[in-house]
Amino acid sequence: MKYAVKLGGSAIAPKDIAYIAREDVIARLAQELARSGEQCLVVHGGGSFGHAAATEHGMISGALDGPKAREAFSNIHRAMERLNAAVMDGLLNAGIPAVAVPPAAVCTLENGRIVAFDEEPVRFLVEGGMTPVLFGDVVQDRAQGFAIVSGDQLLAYLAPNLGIGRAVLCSDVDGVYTTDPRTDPGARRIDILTPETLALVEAGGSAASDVTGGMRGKLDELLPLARVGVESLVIDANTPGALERALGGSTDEGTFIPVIT
Ligand code: IP8
Repeated sequence: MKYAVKLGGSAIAPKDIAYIAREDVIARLAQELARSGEQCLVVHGGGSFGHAAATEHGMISGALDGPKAREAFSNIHRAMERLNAAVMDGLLNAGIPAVAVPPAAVCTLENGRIVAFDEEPVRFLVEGGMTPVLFGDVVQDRAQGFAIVSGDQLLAYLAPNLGIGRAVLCSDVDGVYTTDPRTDPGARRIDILTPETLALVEAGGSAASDVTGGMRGKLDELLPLARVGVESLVIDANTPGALERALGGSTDEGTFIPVIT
C-alpha cells in the first residue's frame, strides 16, 4: 500500500458550524480517490463533530470514574461515528470498498501516546484489497483513563507499519504557513518543510488550535514520519483535482515534507 490519506476534520466538517459535514467536499475527495485507482489507508479528523463534542462535555481526558466522564467518553465517540458515517457514505458512493475501524476498539494510549494497537483487522482489510477507514477518537489511556487520539497520530503510527511511502493530508488551507493565513495577511506558505524551515512556523505561531494541537500538532506527527521514510504532502481539500494529483505522485501543490535521511 503506497498511500495514506488524511481527510482533515476542518476541511470535511468546518469547526464554525457544529455537527455539519461537508458532504460535497467528502464526495469530491472520494471520487478523486476512486479515480486514482490507488488502494489507500484513509484517516479522518474530528472537525466540528469531535472537537465540538469534546468542548461541550468540557472533558477530553480523565478517569472513567463517574457519570460525567462516562457521558463525555460515549458522546465524543458517538459524534465521531456520525462524522464517520458521512465519510463512509461518500467513499461507498464513489465505489470504494471501505470499512470503518473504530480506534476506540483497537487502540490504547499511555499519557496520550499510542502504546498498543491491534493491527490485525487493518491488515486483514488491506490484504483483501479493501480500504480501512480510521478516525480521531476517544480511546483507553492506561495512565489517564481515557483520552483523545488524533487522526494524525493514528496515521503516523500505522503508516510505517503498513509500508506506506506517502501521506497526503487534505487540509482547509493549501499547505503549512508561517502563521495562520486565515487571520494573518502576512502569512507565508512553506513549500518544502524540513526541520530547518519548521523554525519559521514556530517563530510565527501555528494555525488555529484544537483539542489535539492544530497545525503544530500535525507537524509534530509528520516530521518523525519523514525520519522513518514516509514523505507527506499537505494539500488544499478545496482545490479540485489536488488529491488525485498527489496520489499520482505530484509534489507541485501545497507543502511537501520530504523523507529525512
Ligand atoms: O481532528 C480529533 O481528531 P483530529 C478527534 O484528527 C476528536 O485531531 C474526538 C476530537
